[in-house]
Amino acid sequence: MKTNNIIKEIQELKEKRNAVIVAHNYQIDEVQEVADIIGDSLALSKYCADVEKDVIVFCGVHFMAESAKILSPDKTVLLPEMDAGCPMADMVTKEALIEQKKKYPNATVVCYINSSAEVKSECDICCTSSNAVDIVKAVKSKDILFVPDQNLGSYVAKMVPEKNIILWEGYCSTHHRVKIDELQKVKELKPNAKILVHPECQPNIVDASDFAGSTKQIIDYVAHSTQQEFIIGTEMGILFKLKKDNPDKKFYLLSQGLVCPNMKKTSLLSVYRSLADMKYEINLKNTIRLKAKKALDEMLKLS
Ligand code: CIZ
Ligand code: SF4
Repeated sequence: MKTNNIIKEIQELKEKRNAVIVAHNYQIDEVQEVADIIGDSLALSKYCADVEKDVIVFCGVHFMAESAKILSPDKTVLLPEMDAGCPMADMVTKEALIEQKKKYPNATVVCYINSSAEVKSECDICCTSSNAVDIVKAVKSKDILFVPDQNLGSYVAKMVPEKNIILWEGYCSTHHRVKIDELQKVKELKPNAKILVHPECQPNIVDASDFAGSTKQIIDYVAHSTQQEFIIGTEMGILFKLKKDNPDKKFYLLSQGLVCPNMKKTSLLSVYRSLADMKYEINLKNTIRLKAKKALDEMLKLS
C-alpha cells in the first residue's frame, strides 16, 4: 500500500473504532505525523485517561502501553508491535525486586516509569525522568531503593545528596553507550552549541553537558532558549518535534548510536494493522493493576 493510502485507511479506521493514536517522542517521524498527540510516557498516559475514546493505539514500548492501561482500565489499549519492549524495563523482575526489598526493609522503593506493571506493583512510588529529583526529595525515608536505571539513579543521588540511594544495575542500552570522546568530538565541531542530554546517559556524559533532562524538559529548554544550536543527547526521534517547533534552530545528534531499536519497530503499517485487527491488546490482572496504580497515584499526588 502507498503511504498516502495507508494514512487514509488509518484515519478511516480511527473513526470507525472511535480510537485515538498517541505517539512517544522517540517514534519514527511518519508515526508521529499520524498521531493525535506526541509526548512522553506520562503525558500520553494522562491524555489517554482523559480522552473520550474507546480505543487507544499506543505507539511506544510495552511498559508505556501498560501505564496507559493502568490509568484507563475501561479502554482498549493496543500496542501495534507486540515485541516492542524496553530492555531496561526487563532488567528488573518482580521476583528479584522482592528479594532486594528484604535486604533493605527501611527503604522506600522508587521505580522509574520504565518498568513493568508487575514491578510497579511492588514499588511505593513511581517517577519519571522529569520528576525523579522532586519525588526522591519528597519521600520521607533516607534510604531509597531506586529501580531500574542506575544512570538516572546516580543523577538523582547527585542532586539530592541528603538521601541514600541504593542503585539497581539496569541501564538503557541506547543512552548508556554514548561515549565521552563522541561528546568531545562533536563539541569541537560545534563549539557554540549547547549540549542537552538525557539522564539515562552515563554520569560522565551528564557532567560534561550543559543540561540534563527528560524529553519534555529538553523540548522546553530549546523552546525557551535564545541559543541557535543544540547537540542532542537522547533518542533521535525527538529531533522530529524539535525541528518542527524550532525551524530556525539547528540540531545535531550527540551520537549516531542514539537509536532505540524497539521504538523504531512501529511503522505506519503496524498502526494500520493494529486498528484493522485490534491488536495487540494490553490486559493486566486487576490485583497487579490496582497495586501498580497506587504507585503511579502516589507520584501524581506529589507532582
Ligand atoms: O518517560 C518517558 O517517556 C521516557 C522514557 C523518557 C523521557 O524522558 O520522556
Ligand atoms: Fe527503553 Fe532506552 Fe528504548 Fe527508552 S530508549 S525504550 S529506555 S531502551
